[in-house]
Amino acid sequence: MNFPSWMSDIQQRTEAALEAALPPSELAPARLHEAMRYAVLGGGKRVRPLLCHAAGSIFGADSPLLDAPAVAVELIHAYSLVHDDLPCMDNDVLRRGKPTCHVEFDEATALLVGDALQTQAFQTLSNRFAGISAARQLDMLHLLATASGSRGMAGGQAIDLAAVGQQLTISELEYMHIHKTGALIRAAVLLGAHCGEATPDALERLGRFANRIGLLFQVVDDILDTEASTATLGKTAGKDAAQNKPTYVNILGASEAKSMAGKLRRDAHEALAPFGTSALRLHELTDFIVERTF
Ligand code: GRG
Repeated sequence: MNFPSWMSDIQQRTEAALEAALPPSELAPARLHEAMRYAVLGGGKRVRPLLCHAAGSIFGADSPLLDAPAVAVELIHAYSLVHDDLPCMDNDVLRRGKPTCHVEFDEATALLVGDALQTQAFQTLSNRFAGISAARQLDMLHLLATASGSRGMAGGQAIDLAAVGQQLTISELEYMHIHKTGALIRAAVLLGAHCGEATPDALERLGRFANRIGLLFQVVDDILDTEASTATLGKTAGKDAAQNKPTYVNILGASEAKSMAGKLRRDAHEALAPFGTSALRLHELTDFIVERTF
């Protein structure tokens, strides 16, 4: 199967699994459930579920086994976007080409949507699923919780908010993004690997790969923020400069940021080398992260 067909296949099965995991919009409290579905369904590239499936495939994990962790990580991501868009954070009105959750509904509902999506992620990942031992499942829950909390994504967001208007060095910027964006991307890869028989050595190597693509994702995001249009991105372009946020582009300049993306891309491919052709999908996703236009 070629990469576009594989990607579309995983995106479709993830959409179906997300749809099944979320409460129906008729169920009380209907407005909250409707808003949760609005924030999650029918949008987004599903990069984290794709990474989860691609990593699992290296170790022989079947797609049905990978659906639950793929859904869990995407629900955490969706919650982070809803909260990030709130007036008390980035204050944005456009996400995935439509009004942000608090604009379409209201602020209090959007806050609850984020809370409920986060707990839904852990509910989904803690459902009993055949093919994984309880001990392995506990490791996976621990991994996702650590990646999402104050030592991971939420901590990275706190550093991000504190950095507005500040001059950061490249290593400070890297520290922020390893947490804010990288931690969940790393969790997506490692959760996939946990669904198969990955050795500690393989997990360590995949962790290194994931750290590279986490930063790569962010460097590309910073470049797109300056070079792509709001219509293409489906979110407000040029926000980083408007909000006086430190980015790879404003610290390094566009040309050096692109060189850095090239180096991270090479390092990511290199980290996968020992997996041979079994890591084909991860190689392809690395290229997709660089070549994406939104
Ligand atoms: C509120 C706890 C909390 C955390 C928010 C991830 C995040 C932390 C904020 C999002 C802000 C942002 C633009 C981060 C840059 C990288 C990023 C995560 C972009 C959006 O992810 P994509 O491109 O989005 O995977 P889609 O819509 O395709 O899922």
